[in-house]
Amino acid sequence: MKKFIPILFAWLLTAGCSEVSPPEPFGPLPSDRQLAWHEKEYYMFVHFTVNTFTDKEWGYGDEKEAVFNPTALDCRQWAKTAKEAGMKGIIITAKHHDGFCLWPSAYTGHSVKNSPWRNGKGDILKDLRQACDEFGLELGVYLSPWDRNSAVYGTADYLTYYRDQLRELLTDYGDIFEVWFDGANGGDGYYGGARETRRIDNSTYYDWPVTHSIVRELQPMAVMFSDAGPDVRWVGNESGMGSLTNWCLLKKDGMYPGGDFARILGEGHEDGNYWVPAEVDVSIRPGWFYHRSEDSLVRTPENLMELYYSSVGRNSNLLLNVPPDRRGLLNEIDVNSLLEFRKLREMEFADELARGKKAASSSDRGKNFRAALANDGDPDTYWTTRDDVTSASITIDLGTETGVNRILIQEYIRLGQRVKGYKVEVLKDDQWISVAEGTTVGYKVIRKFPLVITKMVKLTILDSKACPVISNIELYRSPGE
Ligand code: FUL
Repeated sequence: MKKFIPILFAWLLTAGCSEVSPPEPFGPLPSDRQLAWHEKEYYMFVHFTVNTFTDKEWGYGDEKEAVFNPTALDCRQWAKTAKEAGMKGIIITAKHHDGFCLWPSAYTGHSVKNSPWRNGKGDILKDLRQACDEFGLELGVYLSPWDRNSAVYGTADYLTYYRDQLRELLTDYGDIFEVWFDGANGGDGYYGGARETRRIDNSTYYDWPVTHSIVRELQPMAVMFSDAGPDVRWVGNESGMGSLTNWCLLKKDGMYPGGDFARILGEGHEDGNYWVPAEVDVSIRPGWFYHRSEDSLVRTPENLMELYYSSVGRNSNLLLNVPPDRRGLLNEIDVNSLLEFRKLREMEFADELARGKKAASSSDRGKNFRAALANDGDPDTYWTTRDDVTSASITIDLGTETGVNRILIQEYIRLGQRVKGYKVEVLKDDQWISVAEGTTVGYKVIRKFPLVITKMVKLTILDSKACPVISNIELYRSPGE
C-alpha cells in the first residue's frame, strides 16, 4: 500500500493541475511586435511631398525641388493634433512614388536639401521624431518602392539605392514602429530624364526577403506592412472597410506587394499559417494629398465614427490619413473633424456597463478561468473552457434593467485566434432575443445593435477552432443609433 501513496499523490497533483492549466496555444500566434501593434489601434498617416504643391496625387518624378516650399511647416502641430485626437503614432511618406525625400538623404539630390524650405537645411523626419517624442507618439515610415525619379529604377542598382535609403530612415530617427511598403507600380515616369514606361515583375524584382532582413536587423520591434505582410496586411480597399469575417491569419507564401490579392486580404485565411492581421488605411479627404478643392469634402466626425466601427470594430487597426496643406500644417477643417470625432468616441463609449457585474458561464475550465475574468477589466485574464468544448455561453447579469446597444468582445490572442461564430442575446420578458450575430472576433470586435432594455446579456460562442478564450467583454449604452 505504501508504494501506492506517492503514485496516488502524483495522480492527484496532475489531475488537479490539468484542470487549471491554461489552454495550449492554437495555430499561428502574434509576435511581441504584432501584439504591441494591435494595441495601438488608431494612428495617423501623413501624405506630404511635392504633390502638395503641384496639386497631384502621383508625381511624375520630374518635379523641381524648388516647388517644395511649405511656409509654416510645424510637425509639433501634427503631433499635437494626433495626440489630442487619441491616436498612438504617425506614419509619414518619407518618399512617395515621385521620389522626393523629406529627409536629406545622402543618396540623392532629390530631397529637401535642394529645396528653398529652410534654405535646404530642413529635415522633416528629424522634426517629426522630436515632435512625436514630445507628445508621446510612435513614428512609422512609408518609403515608396516605386520611384519615378530614379534613373536606375528597374535595375539591380535601384535595390541598393532603396535599401540604402531604408537604412538611413531606420538608423537616424530613433525607434520606428511600422515600415510601410506600398504595392503601387504604375509604369511610366521621369526616371532621370528617360521619360518612359518601366515595367517590373512585382513578384521578383524587389527581392523582399533581403529588404525585410534589414528592417529586422535595424528595428526589431517594427512591424512591416504590405499587401502580403510579413507582419501586417493591407485590408484590400482604401475606403475604410474592414471585413466582418476577419482572420488575423494568412497564407502569405507566394503573395507579394502589388499582386492581385485584394479579395483575399479582407477576410484573410481561416486556415492561414502566419499571423498577419489587417490594417485599414483610409484618408480623411478623397485624395491622399492635400488639395484645396477638397476642403469641403473632409469626412465629418460622424463619418469618422462609422470608419472606426468598420475598422477597429472589425478586428483591424485604423491608419487615418490627414494630409498637411501647403503651409505644412494640418488644415483647420481636418483638425476640427478629428477632435470632434474624439469627443463623439468618448461619448459613444462613456459608461461601461459590464465591468464587475455577475458573470456566469455554461462551462469553464476551473478556478483561474471563470466567467468573471471576461469582465474584470484585466486584459491578461480570461474566461475559457476545457479543451474539448468549442461552444459555450457567458451571461452577464446587469443587476437592474439597463439600456444597452453596443458590445465589445476580445479574444486572448496570445493563445491564437479561435472563434468562428458567435451570437449576442438579451433577456426580454423571460425570452432570449438575438441582437447580433457574427463570425470571427480576434483582437477586438465592437458591434452595434438597436437599444434594448434588459437585465441579462448573453454571448454564445457558437463555434471555435479550439476552446474559446475570451479576455474581455464590454457593454455600452451609446447615444448613437
Ligand atoms: C497607394 C498609393 O498609390 C497612394 O498614393 C497612397 O500612398 C496609398 C496609401 O497607397 O498604393
